[in-house]
Amino acid sequence: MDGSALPEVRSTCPYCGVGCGVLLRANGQGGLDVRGDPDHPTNRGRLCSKGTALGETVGREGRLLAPRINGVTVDWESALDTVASRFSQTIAEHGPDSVAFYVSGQLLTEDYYVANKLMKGFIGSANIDTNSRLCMASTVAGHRRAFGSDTVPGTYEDLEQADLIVLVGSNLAWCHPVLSQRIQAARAQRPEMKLVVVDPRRTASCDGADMHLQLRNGADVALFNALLAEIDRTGAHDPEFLTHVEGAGAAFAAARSTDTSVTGLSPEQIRAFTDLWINTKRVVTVFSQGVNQSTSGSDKVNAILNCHLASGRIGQPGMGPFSVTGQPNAMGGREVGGLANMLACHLELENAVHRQVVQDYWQAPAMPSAPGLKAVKMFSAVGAGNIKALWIIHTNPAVSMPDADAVTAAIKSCDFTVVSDITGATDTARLCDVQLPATAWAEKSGTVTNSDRTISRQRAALPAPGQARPDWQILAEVGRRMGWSDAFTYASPADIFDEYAKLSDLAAAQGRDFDISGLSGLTPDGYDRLEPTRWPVSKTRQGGRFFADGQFYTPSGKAQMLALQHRAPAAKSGPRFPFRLNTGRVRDQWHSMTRTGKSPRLSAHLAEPFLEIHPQDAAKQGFNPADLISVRSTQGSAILRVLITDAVLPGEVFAPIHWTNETAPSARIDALIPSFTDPVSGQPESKAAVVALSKFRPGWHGFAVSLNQMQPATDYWALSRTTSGWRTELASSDAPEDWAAYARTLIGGAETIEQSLCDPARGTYRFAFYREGLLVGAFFAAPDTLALSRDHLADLPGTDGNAVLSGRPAVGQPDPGPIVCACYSVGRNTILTAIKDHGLSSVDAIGTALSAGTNCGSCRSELADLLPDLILPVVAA
Ligand SMILES: Nc1nc2c(c(=O)[nH]1)N[C@H]1C(S)=C(S)[C@@H](COP(=O)(O)OP(=O)(O)OC[C@H]3O[C@@H](n4cnc5c(=O)[nH]c(N)nc54)[C@H](O)[C@@H]3O)O[C@H]1N2
Ligand SMILES: Nc1nc2c(c(=O)[nH]1)N[C@H]1C(S)=C(S)[C@@H](COP(=O)(O)OP(=O)(O)OC[C@H]3O[C@@H](n4cnc5c(=O)[nH]c(N)nc54)[C@H](O)[C@@H]3O)O[C@H]1N2
Ligand code: SF4
Ligand SMILES: [Mo]
Repeated sequence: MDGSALPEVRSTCPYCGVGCGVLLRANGQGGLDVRGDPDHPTNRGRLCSKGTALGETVGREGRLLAPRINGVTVDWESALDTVASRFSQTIAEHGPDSVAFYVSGQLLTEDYYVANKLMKGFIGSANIDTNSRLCMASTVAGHRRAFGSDTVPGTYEDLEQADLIVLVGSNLAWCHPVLSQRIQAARAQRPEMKLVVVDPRRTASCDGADMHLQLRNGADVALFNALLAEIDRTGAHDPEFLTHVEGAGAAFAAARSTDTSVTGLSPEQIRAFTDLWINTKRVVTVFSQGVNQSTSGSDKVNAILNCHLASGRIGQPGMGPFSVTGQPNAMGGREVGGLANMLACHLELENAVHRQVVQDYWQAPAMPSAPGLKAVKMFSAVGAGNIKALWIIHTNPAVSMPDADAVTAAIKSCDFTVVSDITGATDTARLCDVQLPATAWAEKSGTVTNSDRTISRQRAALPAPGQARPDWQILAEVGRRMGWSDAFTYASPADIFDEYAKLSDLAAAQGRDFDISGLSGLTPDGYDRLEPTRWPVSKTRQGGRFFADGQFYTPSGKAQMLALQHRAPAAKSGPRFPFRLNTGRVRDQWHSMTRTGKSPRLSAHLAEPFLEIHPQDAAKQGFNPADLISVRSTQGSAILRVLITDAVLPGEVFAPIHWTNETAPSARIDALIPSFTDPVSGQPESKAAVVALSKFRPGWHGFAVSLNQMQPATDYWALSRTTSGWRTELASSDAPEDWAAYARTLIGGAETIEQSLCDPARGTYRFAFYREGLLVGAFFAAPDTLALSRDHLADLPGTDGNAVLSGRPAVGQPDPGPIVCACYSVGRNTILTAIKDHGLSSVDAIGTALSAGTNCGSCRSELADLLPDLILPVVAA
């Protein structure tokens, strides 16, 4: 089939909550050509690295293509009957609260709606919670406390219209890149627009920022209390708007009594920030996981909202608090009642009238009146044997939940577990009795809502592989088999969306904000053609902002300011665990990497997990660049490559969250995180464990490249995709008896011709394996970290592999590598070597040493990107 003949399909990127429009064209070989949709209001054609590489992630490789029970392939009938009967049986024997669903902010709204209806309306339990508990729950709680509803007041345009943007606990440049690009473009036009970053770590988002407040982990309430006190002291509050607000007096008093020294910032730094904020009317405060994922997460959110309410800076162009959502449908999940304490359309489970509205509408037999178990408690209940049947959909809790080893054990011990996923190989799927194959984003159809309340369509561009089915259909089939045919007979996602839109009309009649009644009654064709639409969409309202009119959704109709006090993170550091472990994301990987990990391009950015530590701490601990470090906490342990950088504060370390048993088993970060939660939101404190560090001293270090997927079994390994196949870092205490045999097995080199360069006296071993004149793979081992041109080696399998055993390009002189700084012609290898040899740890230090980045400056962010490459023991030897 000639791909170019196929029409382009308009859809939405399945990664972050920015919600960019994409145009997809099947290339006729199972792949997709992807470009940004120039007509989507969110991105106007822009895409980030992850969106651009979507086409590399849709292959069949690794997909789950048929249902399986206990590892045996079965047909859908048997699988669905088994799931329905085991759930029904468990409910009959132990009651509805003995079962649970754990779902995801990556589900489409229609999937989410059906899951929620099945559990809350028909099974009659509220034990459905979602990974959004790990993500947005504190924001939801904060919004509801202040506004009476989970309403995001502003729109993306505010980010362009603001005169000051404050990023709090948000690495927007890496995690919401297209929004970051929109801000950069606005700043290029209006250079007076200021950017402040509040983050204990220097991130890519700090490039070009006017101010970086490197506060102590967890100290955000103290900082925003300082701002609130200053708003009060300087008379910067808005007396007119405060007539729509309750609790201001107590909030000001609490703010005045806050000890700001806990922030670790100087009074001058705090003053500079509060002056700038107070003197700029158009301020947008963007916040994300540095705020939410904390035992004081809800308070952090309300501390920010307090400042916007007190100054009346809300709901007007260029002003307001702005929670950026993580997952593509984190917002849709909140709207559809995905959390254990919510109902669809922002109706509340604990409100008897709301419950009745939903029960009548669904003609549901039983509705729970109390909230269900939130994620952390849900998995404790699974571990304790109180939840006896568990269905996990579109999320990988064995990787992403705090105390991940305990969660793994809990899933293993549960009587009956079901997983719906696109692959059966995840750390979670491997534990489950039943594996159900779901269609992936490019194969399914529905809607998602992004951070600014814009509902966009996802549309299928590829056929479902094997027997994979959409998540909503699998859920509805189980609902019907459990005896509720009428309630779960849907012809299409359009059918579900229509039911949902009609319910929102009833919710609006209850005075709720979420109203998409204007989208009810769409024909299938109308649903198909639905343009990106910002809610509310009703007869009286269309899109726009909330709260400029001072009307809130609380019982009194007034917003609530809260009196807040700083609380330190729950885990206490001390002599046993002296370091605070911050965690987060890298630019080119998505969570547990089941999709982005397939892309060679994305995998080349940071091919190995790492631990950032301040140079002073590294010196004290005796760590050298590229050492492997053992990390221990009360809950578990890890081994990570050290990256020495002053991007983190002394006493704090940072590690990315993406690696799993599939890619680097010793780097499962959530195995280290205790499950302390915010008392209001139930959101875990994922960024503030305490840990101890020591050097991991393996007997040997290794590196290998291969055409084949390698399966290392060493103490430490990290596997990554390359254009030609795979690369892996290795380290182990035990040396193999026969190095050649070990290397051959690892790279899958049966029946190959071997070349070697070994010096057993020095403990160095190098092997290359050829078949029909082409390199299949190569293996390098030495007692110390290996100095190799890894990126060069990664490209060699499949070629003649000339001079592969030298470990570097076969040129006489050191290769400067691709030019990064065009003004002074400084190449990537030169920069990386200087970083390594001179211990450079900042963009400025590179500039002093090599002049790179000191003229036009446009390569500065690329230079910053090279700094993390220190984690790889990369040098031109
Ligand atoms: N590339 C990429 N993008 C993604 C994702 C991904 O996996 N990869 N995931 C998506 C999802 S689901 C989400 S939720 C978002 C998350 O987006 P972000 O929240 O921007 O991402 P994180 O890296 O988790 O954390 C942000 C920052 O919080 C800081 N931080 C830690 N503790 C504190 C603190 O106490 N106070 C303050 N002020 N800051 C602190 C960290 O240093 C970190 O830089 O990203 C979305 N986008
Ligand atoms: N320490 C620490 N832990 C964290 C965080 C942190 O910052 N620090 N961040 C937290 C946050 S904000 C989040 S959002 C979570 C994310 O954590 P998870 O949700 O656990 O991570 P994902 O890898 O996105 O898992 C999605 C799963 O769905 C599968 N999948 C993909 N497409 C489909 C589909 O169409 N249907 C179905 N049924 N399955 C599909 C994927 O293969 C994958 O297994 O991690 C949380 N954990
Ligand atoms: S910014 Fe987010 S939604 Fe847009 S292309 Fe990148 S990952 Fe996709
Ligand atoms: Mo998230």
